[in-house]
Amino acid sequence: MKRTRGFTLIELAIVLVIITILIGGLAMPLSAQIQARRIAETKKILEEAREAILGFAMTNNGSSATNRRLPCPDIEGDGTESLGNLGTRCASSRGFLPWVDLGVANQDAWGNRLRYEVDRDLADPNKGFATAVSTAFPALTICQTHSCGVTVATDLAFVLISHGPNGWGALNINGKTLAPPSGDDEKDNVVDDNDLIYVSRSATKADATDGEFDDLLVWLSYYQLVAKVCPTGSDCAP
Ligand SMILES: [Ca+2]
Ligand SMILES: [Ca+2]
Ligand SMILES: [Ca+2]
Repeated sequence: MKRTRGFTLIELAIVLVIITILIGGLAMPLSAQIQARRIAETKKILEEAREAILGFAMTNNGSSATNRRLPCPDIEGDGTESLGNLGTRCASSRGFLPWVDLGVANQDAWGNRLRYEVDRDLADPNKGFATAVSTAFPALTICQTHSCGVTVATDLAFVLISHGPNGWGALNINGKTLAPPSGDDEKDNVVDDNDLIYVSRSATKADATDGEFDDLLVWLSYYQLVAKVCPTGSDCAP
């Protein structure tokens, strides 16, 4: 009569090694999948914020009933537009998205506020914009690197920034500012350097020329803004 043979220790060890490799193989893509999902979620949050800013512009007027204006940034962290002392001009052209006024998400997928810079005149209740093209074009610019050898977009009305997975330089929802970025390109998206330049490019690790980069940005040019908010037939078209 044939006796059923059990597994040898070597066979068991081989099975264990195979299982370990399989689990390892699954675990890595899983964390990458979570990160990819958060990036996609944040891109959606940024898009929704951009649409909400357009919605704000369509219903808020500037210097006259036929002018429109953009929302001012929030600088206190309460999610409302921060106006200047006279209650008119924006307190600052850079700060955070006024999510309360816009009725949108108050954070990116990593629990950080969205940074927001706007062309001050376009958000100024004493000015604003209409279809007539301004002669003083907004100077806000997106570059591919901090040295700005290649421009990605110019004449911008506003820029929205998520500091991405690393969150460096971000203000989180508890009011804490996270550690500053190490790379020059991410630094350009954090420091209030008055250069009106932001960097948008594909993500890189720390060993890249301009350091680690994972920021996510959306923007709208002045021309796109006017075309969307003041098309022919609207009351801010001539
Ligand atoms: Ca505020
Ligand atoms: Ca970042
Ligand atoms: Ca900058």
